[in-house]
Amino acid sequence: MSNRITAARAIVCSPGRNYVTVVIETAEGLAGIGDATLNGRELAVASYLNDHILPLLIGRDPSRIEDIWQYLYRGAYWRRGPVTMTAIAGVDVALWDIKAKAAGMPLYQLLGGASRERMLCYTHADGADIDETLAAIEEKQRQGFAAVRVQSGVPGLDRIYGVHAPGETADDPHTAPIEGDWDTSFYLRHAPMLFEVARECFPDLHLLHDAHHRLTPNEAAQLGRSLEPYRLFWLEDPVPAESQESWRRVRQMTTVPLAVGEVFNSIWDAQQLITERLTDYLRTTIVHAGGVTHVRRIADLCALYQIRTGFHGANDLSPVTMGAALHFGRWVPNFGIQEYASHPRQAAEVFGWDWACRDGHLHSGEAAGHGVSFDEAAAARFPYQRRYLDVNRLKDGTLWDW
Ligand code: KDG
Ligand code: MG
Repeated sequence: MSNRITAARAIVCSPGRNYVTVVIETAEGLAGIGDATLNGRELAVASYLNDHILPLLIGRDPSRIEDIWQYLYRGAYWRRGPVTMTAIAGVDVALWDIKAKAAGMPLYQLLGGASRERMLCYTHADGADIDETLAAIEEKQRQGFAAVRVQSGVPGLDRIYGVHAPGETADDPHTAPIEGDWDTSFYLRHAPMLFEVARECFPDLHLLHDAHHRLTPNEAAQLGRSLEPYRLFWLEDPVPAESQESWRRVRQMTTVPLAVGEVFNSIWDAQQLITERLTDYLRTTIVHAGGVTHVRRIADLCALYQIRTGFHGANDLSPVTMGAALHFGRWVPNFGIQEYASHPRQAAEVFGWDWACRDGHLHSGEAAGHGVSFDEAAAARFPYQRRYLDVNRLKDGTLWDW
């Protein structure tokens, strides 16, 4: 008789920040681990898993990853959406982990073998003003990073995306959304000044920037043009992408390389952006878009249009997602870059991983599976904490894109 799934559960823990982890066990004694973390909405995914889909897996053959994926996607009738696709991703990655462990291979071998030995990554540098930001970039360069995402406070704005308030870290729990403020004209004036100085001080670094969905297509085109002399690696999320065709305007008006997709959860969110070549990099990653099974389809479509991967890798994606992403990155022919932000210190008490960041690159491990383990007893010491992402308002109080 073929192998069977004997147990499946989703566990929420908070070692410095909340993570949802899927554990699937088999009759042959293997355990697969998946990440199903959706920042600020963790319990919704945990309930989707524990109350709705994990009970359906018991008794199924874990090797039938594609069939289980189709069963959970098509079979739900209600397709797509971040909660559904994150839950499916948690199951999918756990099943790939099991398959690779059963084969005694690192996951990248199952996907088709290595296309490269290491993955270029970028990390974050931010500061309240330009001087502080330059110091932060210098520190990252000293640590060996070759690519840095640069965000700076904007004169006239109290609190904006990507810039920590004094004394605060990215992992401080927020029991209600913090409200940032926003003024597009202040930002459009400040951003070129920041990058002019940053490029002068760091001629050889890859510089990236995240506009976090806040502009109209015309404003994004203005920003892109103003940044062209500073040779950005990419400008991320200049406009929201619910309307994919709105990216045409940005694309027609500037040659600055573009990146989009961290909030996407299916190939349909990106289809037009890809087939019309409206972006250069796609950031949709494994945990939020149905796992390895679905993101492989997205990456293959991108390859046809010379679009490269640039997976989301903020630290609200657990070490499991990073492990899976690095095996994927090791294989995928059209790899571009991988975002990297280190996890909270306590995460290492719950997760064990064999991937590593050194010399400005990420390295996948060689253990069978995706190489990330999960200690359930340790996780129990870090119970869930309610926590929210920020929101953003214009000066007059209007709620704005975040
Ligand atoms: O959960 C959302 C964050 O991961 C996101 O805001 C971070 O924009 C982000 C980035 O580029 O890492
Ligand atoms: Mg982003």
